[in-house]
Amino acid sequence: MSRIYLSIGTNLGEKEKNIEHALQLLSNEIKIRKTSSLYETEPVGFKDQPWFLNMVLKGDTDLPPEELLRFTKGIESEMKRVKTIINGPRIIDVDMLLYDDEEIETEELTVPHPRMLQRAFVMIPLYEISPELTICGNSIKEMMKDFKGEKVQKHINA
Ligand code: PH2
Ligand code: MG
Ligand code: MG
Repeated sequence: MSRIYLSIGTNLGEKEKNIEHALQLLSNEIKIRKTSSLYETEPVGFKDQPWFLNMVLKGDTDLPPEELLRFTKGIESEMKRVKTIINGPRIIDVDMLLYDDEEIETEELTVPHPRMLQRAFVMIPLYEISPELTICGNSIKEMMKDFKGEKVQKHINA
């Protein structure tokens, strides 16, 4: 079993339902150990689009990294994600943040996720569920001390 962290985001359609659906599909290959709160987050990159709903999960899986990537991409297609512009609106995005303590760099996959450390929509939910985590030997607690990122706020469930 390997310990993994995934980031999930959506900014089209019924966002809460999209996240629920993704979690349900992910649970076919991942034992989900912990999920963060849902966060409403300001778009990073391409600004002129709706705010996102984001969350992070901690899980365990027997899939090796490349197969986990194929599995998450399969879920994105199953949920009818349509590729438009880079960083543009999407019904679902599932990104691999961490896979054990592995550092992976292939054509398809970079782990830890190369942009995660700058993104409040990743780091704030990640810190919520795993405040003792270390990433490449650096403690997340230290990183969060003077962390500045885009606007995020906890989503209040209706
Ligand atoms: N995903 C992106 C680009 N920008 N911004 C927010 N707030 N949330 C995201 O999930 C997100 C983003 C590329 O995957
Ligand atoms: Mg992404
Ligand atoms: Mg992605």
